[in-house]
Amino acid sequence: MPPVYPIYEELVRRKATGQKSFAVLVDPDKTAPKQVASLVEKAEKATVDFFLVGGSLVVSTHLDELITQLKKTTKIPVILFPGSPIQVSPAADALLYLSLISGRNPELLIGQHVISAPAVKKSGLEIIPTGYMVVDGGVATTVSYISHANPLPSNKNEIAVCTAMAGEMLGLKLIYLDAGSGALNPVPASMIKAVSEQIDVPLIVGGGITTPQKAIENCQNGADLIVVGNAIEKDIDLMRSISEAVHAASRS
Ligand code: 1GP
Repeated sequence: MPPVYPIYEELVRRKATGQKSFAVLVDPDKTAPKQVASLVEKAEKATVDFFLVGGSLVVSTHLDELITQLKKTTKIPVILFPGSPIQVSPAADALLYLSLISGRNPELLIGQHVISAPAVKKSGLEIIPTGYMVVDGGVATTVSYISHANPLPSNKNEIAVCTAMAGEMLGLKLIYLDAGSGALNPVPASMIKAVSEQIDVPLIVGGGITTPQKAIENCQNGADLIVVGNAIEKDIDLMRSISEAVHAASRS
């Protein structure tokens, strides 16, 4: 049977119509399965479009349970955002199959993919090949430490553009510009604009976004999907205000 890509096709459809999307990053280390009900209630009220689940380093062991609980509780799609192949759960809807194209660590470009390929294929998940680009966020983030790869300098738009273009031409279906969770400085708007102007695939932007204004600015500069984790963990009310901001930035 040929693979089906419902979530990816939805992202492409939204991009084509100028509709912006908002995803809440759920860190399994900070969210227990018993907290899912209250999280979902708030996310549904806030019309969150997707849950991303994962992290560069996950030390808890309830990933499967957390995702199963999310799937039981809501129709909001659950997308895996794995820091390593052990964070693959067949209970989710889709998997961002990340290749760290901003770095030069062969393990994260292709090595771990080779090792986990049979298990990933068997999972039955919708696999979305994603060019993952970590941009310097002004502070050492977990992703920059764990990945053994230099982040892309935040003032080098041309490197970001060329990297994203190469990723797209290699067949990657999404580009994810990430300043890293808890970044001091989010990805600069000028970099988002420069990258978005040169690629046709949907563009995800995350890392260090803490205000609705920043989310709007990112959308206006070409981001298609905004991801927020940390700021919402600190202030749950931001879920609603950032979601509203992102949706308001959609082309009417
Ligand atoms: C990190 O893009 C995500 O990979 C979200 O970052 O936790 O800083 O919102 P924050």
